[in-house]
Amino acid sequence: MIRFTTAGESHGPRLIAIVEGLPAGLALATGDLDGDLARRMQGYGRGARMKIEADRATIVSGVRAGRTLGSPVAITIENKDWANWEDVMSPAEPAPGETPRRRLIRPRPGHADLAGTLKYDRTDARDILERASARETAARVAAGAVCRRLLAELGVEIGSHVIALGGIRAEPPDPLPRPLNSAADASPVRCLDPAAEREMIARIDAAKDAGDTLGGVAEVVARGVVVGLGSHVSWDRKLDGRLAAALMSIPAVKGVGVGLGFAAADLPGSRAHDPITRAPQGSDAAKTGGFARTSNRAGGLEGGITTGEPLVLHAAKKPISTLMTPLASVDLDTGEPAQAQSERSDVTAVPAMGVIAEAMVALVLAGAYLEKFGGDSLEELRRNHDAYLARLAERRASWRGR
Ligand code: EPS
Repeated sequence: MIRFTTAGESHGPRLIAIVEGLPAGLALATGDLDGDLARRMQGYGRGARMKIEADRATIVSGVRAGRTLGSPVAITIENKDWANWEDVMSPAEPAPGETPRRRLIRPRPGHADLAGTLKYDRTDARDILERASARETAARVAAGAVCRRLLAELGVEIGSHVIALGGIRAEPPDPLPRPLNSAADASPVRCLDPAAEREMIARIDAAKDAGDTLGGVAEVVARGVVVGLGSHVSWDRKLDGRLAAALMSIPAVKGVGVGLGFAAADLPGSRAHDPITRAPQGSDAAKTGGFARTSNRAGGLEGGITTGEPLVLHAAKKPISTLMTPLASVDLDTGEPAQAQSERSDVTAVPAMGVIAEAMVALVLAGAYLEKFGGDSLEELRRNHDAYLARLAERRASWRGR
């Protein structure tokens, strides 16, 4: 099992991620994490904050001489902006008579500001927004990158691309390029359809001019996943449910789809499922048990269990709730009608959301692998994994008329 948690406020000194349950013996270096951290910072439509930050991971525990120890891996990421917020975010009691700076008292519709302020009985919504900020996702990406390293040892590759932004739908190439991320990262909006990319950029520019924000949809694809992760036997072991919860927990994500997702509801069964065939002779079908599908509408999951086909997941993000042309709100101090407060923010962060979604998928998948195969060391995990593949091959070899 993998457990992970994060800590840190958006303008506090640093973010922290702790990943627990990794096997010993996995090669891990900060360089494995920094690439994903840099990818998360990219994307046309991000605001001034991303010019201040330069996210880098520091591994502070769980790794010695380049290999994991099996103990919790703790990672920190500096907030460079802390230097500008030290007094506002200091944990120390303010001096008598000192008035708090940068209070947020006109809550933004769509943000956690109002509900969080009431729930935690605060008088300054900054006490809420600092943690609700999507800055926290940098820590998730670092944790996810650790799991991605583990999954790479088992031949799993996770990528993502943007399939919709601001109402513009992309028509991505079929098949998708491989490796997916090399192609997607070359686009300023991580979109594989050049015509849609141009329109998305124009729409971001228009939204910026109007003081507005945009949402969109990212598709995550995980290749090389073995058949048999997750289980049909109990609701909380179904891997589609666990992946959906992980993706839904990303700030501003309002919808998750697996394979055809919502579209499956409109189709007859004959066009919603994936006919089963035998994989062609000589093909590498080790991870599907020798079977193949003529389509992958299920997105690599049936009955809450992986099929060995690529996992295909969609995450839909609502527009960012900080508007430079604000919506109506109410002043927390006076109760008078007011315009919501405008904070520095992004016009869109959909390209980054795809990278965060990859991290969440990596965390869930790494947990699912360890659940099925166990292993306190990487070698033990690999042995258990390879023994399962050998059993799948044995079943295939027993087919008549092969
Ligand atoms: C965010 C607001 C902005 C974003 C931030 C998320 O931060 P700031 O208020 O400092 O301008 O840039 O995202 C990040 C800092 C990040 O690293 O992704 C929000 O309110 O959610």
